[in-house]
Amino acid sequence: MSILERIGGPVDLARLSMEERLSLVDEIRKLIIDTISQTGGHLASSLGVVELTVAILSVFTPPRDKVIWDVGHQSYPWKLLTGRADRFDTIRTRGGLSGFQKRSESEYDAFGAGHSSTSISAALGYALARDISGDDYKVAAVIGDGAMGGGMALEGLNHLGHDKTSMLIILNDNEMSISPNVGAISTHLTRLMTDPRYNRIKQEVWKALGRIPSLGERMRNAAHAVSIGLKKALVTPDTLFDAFGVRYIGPVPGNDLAVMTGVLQRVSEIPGPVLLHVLTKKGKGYVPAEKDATRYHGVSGSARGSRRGETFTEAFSKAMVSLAEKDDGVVAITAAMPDGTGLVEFSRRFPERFFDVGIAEQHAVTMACGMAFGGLKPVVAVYSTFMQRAVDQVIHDAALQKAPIVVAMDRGGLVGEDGPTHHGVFDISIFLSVPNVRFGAPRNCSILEIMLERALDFETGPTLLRYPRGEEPSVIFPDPGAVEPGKGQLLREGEDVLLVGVGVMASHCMEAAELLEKSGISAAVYDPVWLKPAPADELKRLASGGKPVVVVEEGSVAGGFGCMVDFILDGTSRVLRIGVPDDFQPHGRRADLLVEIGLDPESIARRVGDEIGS
Ligand SMILES: Cc1ncc(C[n+]2csc(CCOP(=O)(O)OP(=O)(O)O)c2C)c(N)n1
Repeated sequence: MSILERIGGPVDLARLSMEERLSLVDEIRKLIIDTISQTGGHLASSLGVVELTVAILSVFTPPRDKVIWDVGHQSYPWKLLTGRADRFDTIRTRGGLSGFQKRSESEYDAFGAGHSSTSISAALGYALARDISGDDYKVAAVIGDGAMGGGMALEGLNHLGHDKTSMLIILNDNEMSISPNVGAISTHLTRLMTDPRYNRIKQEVWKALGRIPSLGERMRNAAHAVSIGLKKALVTPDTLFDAFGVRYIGPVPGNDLAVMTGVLQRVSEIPGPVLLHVLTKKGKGYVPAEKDATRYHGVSGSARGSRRGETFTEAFSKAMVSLAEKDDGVVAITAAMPDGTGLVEFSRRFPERFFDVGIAEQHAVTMACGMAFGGLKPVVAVYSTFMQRAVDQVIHDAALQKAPIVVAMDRGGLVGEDGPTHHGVFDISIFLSVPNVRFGAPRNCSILEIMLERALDFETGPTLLRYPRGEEPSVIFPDPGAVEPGKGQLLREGEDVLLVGVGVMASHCMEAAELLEKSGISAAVYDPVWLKPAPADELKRLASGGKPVVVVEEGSVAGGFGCMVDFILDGTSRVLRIGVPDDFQPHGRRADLLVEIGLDPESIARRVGDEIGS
């Protein structure tokens, strides 16, 4: 029986010797590598925090104590040690474990996440609730160096330093976001890591602590030794965190289990707000991931099917380079996602016109507005789900002032295995309600390229383009022609019903129309291309005579394009809205999820047949 198999929950850890814990660390790493290479998932981040997780669970007592993992993508070891090892092979599959922290999954997951930089605020909330209710549990937030640069983390820090309640921030510094971390905070952390004055703590603690072969008496001695080291270490020059009113301690070698456990034990007893700076190696224990942590941040897994066509991200990537070649006003902005959004090639070719702002979507959009008013043509490339962070920036900074920026929203629609935190299903509903916004949904790669070029020429107002994860549909479409706002494209003639397919759903509508034809229903298929301004005149003409209209969108049915069409047709035709139900969708394969909610061609045809054909 492996050591991991003997761990039903954190209490079982207490019985283990340090040697056994070290073996446990190896077992956890092996299991994560073996499993994630099959299922896909966030590999490198989780591998980096195995010792840190064991140390936390040796010192804190959850679920009474609250430990909050920022983003949660690095919490696979946490899942393994908090009673979920037997289900670990189900991770990110439909009905299986989530790839993030999730309150409904386990009482040990104190706060769910998937978007970054929320942990300090959530932890402070717990700490204040504890204080007000007279309780005395411990609270810790574990946050990465990338997430630390996010606006919310700094807002939380600002309040914590003012409030001064007891809470620990464990800053897990691996010098990486998904790509190498950027920004002044990152530079500050590097200085703390290399400055001999701070480094002294490492030396002192190391010397005092030595190697601890087992727990018990020797651990207590070690804790005392650490305390001596810490006392000296506390007399350190000011750090950014001290300036915020949060006591800085570090840096600590986070992949050394004995040191990490000893330091954590001591630090967890210090009253007031404390930040422990922990250095870890992203991808630790798996050489390819250690060498290329960006590539192994998230992996697809061998279970994934083979590729067919070009992805929307690739098309965007190519188009950005060719547009920047033609126009030196074109600049690209990413919020810590150059790889995922397809901007790596742009950043190589035009480094002076490329801006990675860190995990700061709000700043990215508002900065783009300033750039646009300054005469540049900014393109913010961002995932739809993370664009939720910057809604007010689109409304207040871009739309109200008619700033000519372009926002390229990748991963619009269901993303699959990352689940509800990452599905990009709210963008249509959110942004269609904002005046002055242009909103386009290309159905394939060639239209994306044309729309992007067109978007850069608009002189006023923000243009948002939204496209899905993965490859373009295999359906062959007629030449798109011009893609002017207010004009769509009739893709197929038909007498009985008008199917309006938003973005890639145009291809599902084409397939559904084929199926309907077999049952004697003649369906026209129309792609609006631009959802805002909506092609109102064309829609009215195509639906004239009271022809029933079915709007199909991979976005929330509540307030989506279907509602817009209903509003435009104003009761002259029956409008059936097929979209993502007004509920959070689970994780699983995108294709399976689409079938579950009735957005595959067969389900669309069946529903149209049932409701319109009869
Ligand atoms: C608001 C938001 N934007 C972007 C992301 C995508 N994302 C997931 S993890 C990550 C990097 C986080 O870096 P860090 O906090 O240092 O953690 P590490 O993975 O290095 O452990 C990013 C950018 C996100 N989760 N949330």
